[in-house]
Amino acid sequence: MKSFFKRSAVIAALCVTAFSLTSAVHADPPASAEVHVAVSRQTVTEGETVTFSFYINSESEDGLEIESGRLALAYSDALDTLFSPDDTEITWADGVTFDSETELFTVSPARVFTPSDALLVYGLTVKDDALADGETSAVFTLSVGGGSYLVSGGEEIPVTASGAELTVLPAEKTVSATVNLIGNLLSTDNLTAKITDGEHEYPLVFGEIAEGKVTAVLDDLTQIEAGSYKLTVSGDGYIAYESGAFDPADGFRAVIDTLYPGDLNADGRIDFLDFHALCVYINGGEYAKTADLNGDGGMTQDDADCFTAGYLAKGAAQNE
Ligand SMILES: [Ca+2]
Ligand SMILES: [Ca+2]
Repeated sequence: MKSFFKRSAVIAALCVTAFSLTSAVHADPPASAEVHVAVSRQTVTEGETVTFSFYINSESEDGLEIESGRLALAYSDALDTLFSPDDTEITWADGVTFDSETELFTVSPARVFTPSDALLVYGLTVKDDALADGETSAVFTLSVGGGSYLVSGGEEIPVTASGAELTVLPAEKTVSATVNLIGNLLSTDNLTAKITDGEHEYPLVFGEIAEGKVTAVLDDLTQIEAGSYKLTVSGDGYIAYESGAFDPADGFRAVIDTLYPGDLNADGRIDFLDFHALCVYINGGEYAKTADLNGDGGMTQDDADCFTAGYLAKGAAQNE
């Protein structure tokens, strides 16, 4: 069994000085606002990067106009232990300036934030040796602490906040699939990666495609029911990959060179029947994911190129 613990929380004030701008035209700013924090992944392993994004909730669908403010970040004391300070990236929304001298941010010109506009994105990279020997996980929490406020319509609006929690795992405990892509895939919308023991099923989350490869990671390893699992990566129009059996508690990393595009009729082969089907689609058929091999939302010559890459990689041997 894994053991888990939480470290005590300490408050770190990012900013202290009160500040207000000349009042902008704004009808009835709310008495308080809420900042919610979203984490890009619930589980991260040593050496990987994760982001915490801060959003302003508003009672109005039209959002809330912000002129300035301060956010006091509250985080567990694991910050310095788990994360590499040199790799921390703080990205404010467009038009926002953070003054490290006064420790305030200003929004110039004042602008409206809706609950889907991130005010601040905090990028953290986990140290390669973040966990001590024998340590199986650590939980890190980031939220907005007391004393935070926003200025809207010339008024200071106190901020209440929800936080986001992140579980850090040793690198060797990752379940991930790195796919060396065959053909020029432009999105992973059409791909599925998951582990299953026949009874339970857990999806992996794809990252960005870069340099001809993409990695999918099991997002919350802590919730997996014990069992013997297989990893599969599949997609409409693709010959799927399936791994051998493994125990997720031990971690599992697959490097996949055999996710072949081009099997439109899903018979496990890539041949002229598939190519004929693809040509029919490209020449005016209704959109079908199975023919959109490169995942760009259309059916074009690019999909034929993708098919060719899959056919060549799979090889003529399949037909013998
Ligand atoms: Ca086929
Ligand atoms: Ca396409």
